[in-house]
Amino acid sequence: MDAREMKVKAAQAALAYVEDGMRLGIGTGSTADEFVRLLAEKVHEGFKVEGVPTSERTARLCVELGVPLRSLDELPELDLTIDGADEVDANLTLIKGGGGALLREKIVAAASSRMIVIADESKLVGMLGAYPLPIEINPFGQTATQIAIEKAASRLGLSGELKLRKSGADVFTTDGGHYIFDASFGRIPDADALSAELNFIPGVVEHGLFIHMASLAIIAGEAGARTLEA
Ligand code: ABF
Repeated sequence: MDAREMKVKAAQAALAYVEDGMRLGIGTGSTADEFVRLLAEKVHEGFKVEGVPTSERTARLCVELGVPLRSLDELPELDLTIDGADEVDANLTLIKGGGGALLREKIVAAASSRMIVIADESKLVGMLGAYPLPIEINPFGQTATQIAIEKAASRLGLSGELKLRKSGADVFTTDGGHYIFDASFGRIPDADALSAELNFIPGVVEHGLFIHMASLAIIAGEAGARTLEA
C-alpha cells in the first residue's frame, strides 16, 4: 500500500464517524483532501452535512466537489472536525501546520465538540519534534519575535534554527496574512511547557502544537486503519 492509499484508508475510516446532519470542521492537507473526496460522494448520495473549511485551499476543493460550506461565524459550534497532522504522539498531542493552515485549523478544532485526526503511520512518533514546529507570527517585528521565541525555547533547553517559510522566492503568507517560522528544535519532551512559553510572546499568533484537542486518531498502515484514543 502506498502513502496515498493509506491516507484514503484513514479518510474512509473517519467517514464512519460522520452522521447525517452534522456540522463539520474540514481539515487541510493531502489526507484531509481524501476525506473531502469521500465526503463529496456521500453528499451526492443524499447525505446532509454542512462544512466549515480550515483553509481557502480546502474551501476551493469543497466547492469544486459540491460539499456544502458555511463560515465559522454562521456555524460557530461544530459537531466534529476531521483533520490531518504532521506528527501524532501516543497522547494524541499533535504537530500541525506543515500545510500553513494551523491557525484556522486550531480555531475550527476548538469550536468542535470532537476532533478526529487522520494520518498514515509515518506520522505516528514516540516523541514530537522531528518535524519542524510551525509557528505563525505577525509580520510586524518578526526579528524581535524570532529572538523572543529563541529565548523561550532556550529556557526549556531547546535550540535550533528558525526558518522563515518561503513560497518560491516570496515569503509564505497564511490565509490570515501572517508569516510562519518552521522551528527545528528537535525532540520536544514537554509540549505543554513549550506551548505556554510560545503563547506568552505577543508576536506569536499561534503555534502548531495541538494539545488535548484530538480525542481520536485514525492511523492507517499496511494492515489497515487502527484507532488511538486520548
Ligand atoms: C494539515 O495538513 C496540517 O496541519 C498538517 O500540517 C498537514 C498534514 O498534511 P498531509 O495530510 O498532506 O500530510 O492538516
